[in-house]
Amino acid sequence: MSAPSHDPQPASPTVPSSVDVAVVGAGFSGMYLLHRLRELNLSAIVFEAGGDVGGTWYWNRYPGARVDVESLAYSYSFSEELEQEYEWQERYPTQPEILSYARHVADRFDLRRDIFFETRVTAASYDEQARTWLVRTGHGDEVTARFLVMATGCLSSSKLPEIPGLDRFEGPTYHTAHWPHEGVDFTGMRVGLIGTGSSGVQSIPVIAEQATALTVFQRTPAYSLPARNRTLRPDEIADMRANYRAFRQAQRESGFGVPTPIPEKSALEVSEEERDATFEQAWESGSLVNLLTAFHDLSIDQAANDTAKRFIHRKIHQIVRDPRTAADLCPEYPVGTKRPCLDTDYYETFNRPNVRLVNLRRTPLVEITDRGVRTSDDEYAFDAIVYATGFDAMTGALTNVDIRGRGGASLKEAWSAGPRTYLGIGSAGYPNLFMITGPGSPSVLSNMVVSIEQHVDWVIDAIEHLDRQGLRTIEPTEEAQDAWVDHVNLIAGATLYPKANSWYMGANVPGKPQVFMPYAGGVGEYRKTCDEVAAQGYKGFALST
Ligand code: NA7
Repeated sequence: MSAPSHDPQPASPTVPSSVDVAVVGAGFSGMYLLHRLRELNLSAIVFEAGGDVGGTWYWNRYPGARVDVESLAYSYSFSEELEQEYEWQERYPTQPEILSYARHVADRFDLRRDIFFETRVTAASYDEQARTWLVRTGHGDEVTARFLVMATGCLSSSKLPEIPGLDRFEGPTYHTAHWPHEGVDFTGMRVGLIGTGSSGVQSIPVIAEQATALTVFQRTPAYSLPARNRTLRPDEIADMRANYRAFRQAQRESGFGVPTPIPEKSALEVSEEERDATFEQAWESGSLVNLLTAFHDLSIDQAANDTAKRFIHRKIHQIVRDPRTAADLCPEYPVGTKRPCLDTDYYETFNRPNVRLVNLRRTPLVEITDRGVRTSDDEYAFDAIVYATGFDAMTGALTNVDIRGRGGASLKEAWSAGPRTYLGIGSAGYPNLFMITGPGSPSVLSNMVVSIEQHVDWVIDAIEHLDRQGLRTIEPTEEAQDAWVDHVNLIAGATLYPKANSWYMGANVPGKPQVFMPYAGGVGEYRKTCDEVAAQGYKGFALST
């Protein structure tokens, strides 16, 4: 595996021995949090494993990497000046464009001076006497903090396939989430790529254009929609700039953090012509949310969902010329129950003479060899291997840190049967520990920037409340947490989500408990609940002096 390279950074100042708030992660969450904490005049530092700000967009530099929420919506709302001055170029910006936005924000709000880069937090333990967290880094730094905020992201702990021989391959290997900063030129190479989630779907068409031959190893096909990406027109940027406030409000009240009309019709009550025309509109629009909300029952009714499935299957068969490859690319699980993808020429790429698909359902992966990849019926020789095999999602980045709460209880052990949180913000037994977009909140089922801002604002309000009231600690009660976990499960159980083996369920990591982790009740409803909790004096949290 190629080592991640880092951007040069000025020498870090010394880590202070004590601060009000220690933040882990300088992605979109950690950056905004730092900005807000400074406004409260609290001392705060951020630890970041990467060499610069940006989180996901710092690490995931694979070819074709883009966000699948539109740029004007996937941006901070906290500063009108920032909204008005930043020039987005594309409808769905590339990783470099988003990273440059994150860097711009860091510069504009002078954030870097309190961020310790290339510094991984390894452990954090709660001192019940002092009521502070002791945070340790891989460099041996120690800092005590009243509050610890895990702004570690939902998709930041990458994973490799669980097969033998990973270090035997003699050529270069790359994980999409640790892509070399200088890029990779696959010209003249035979490339094997494992994994067909968003990272695979986005990188496959780009790698196919360079490589002599590309072999794609697919365990589960993705549902993917053409992104219809394009350069933004000056008039739409001007329109958005004139209407940002109303748009932001609509985002906050929406289901996915992206405003869309609320569907009124069932997929089963309309004629086949009307249904197809509605799906066709969503397909043409290049918006995942338009597809997922085309009818009100797609996420809850199998028969309704089947109509979307059949529509997409038909599209795949229309695009992909080889019928067997087309059939292999057609998913069977309900649409939307694994993260759907947005692509540019994904299905078309399988018509190229230098691209072939290996269906691992028929011939499973056996091992990586010194020459390439062995499946149950063949060995494939490569010059390079790309792992687009995803993440230990939602909990991995939290449980990788040795977090110890009351009585030295390990968070990893406390969550051994699945994550237990109240609102996805805190966990009983871990006072003054906040998670940004933690499990049990809408997080990955939403436009992340909207959910990040909501959580950061809520956490800031909570800290301000404690300080105003002369209180020292806040911690979810076991009862409130149990009720929230039940509620999250109840909502998930009323949907089709649990029907797929997805990373939402922890199903991609062998041995991980299978629990639906994000909150499926929608961004707007969830926000109301969080606001009510705060308005009722942080109901469900124990506050103490
Ligand atoms: P994903 O969506 O988790 O995709 C990972 C892919 O790798 C997926 O197709 C997996 O198949 C496949 N995979 C993982 N482990 C293996 C093994 N052991 N053998 C074969 N195939 C394997 O990660 P991405 O990076 O693409 O996208 C993450 C998110 O980023 C995405 O959802 C968007 O929110 C943005 P599986 O489906 O588990 O059968």
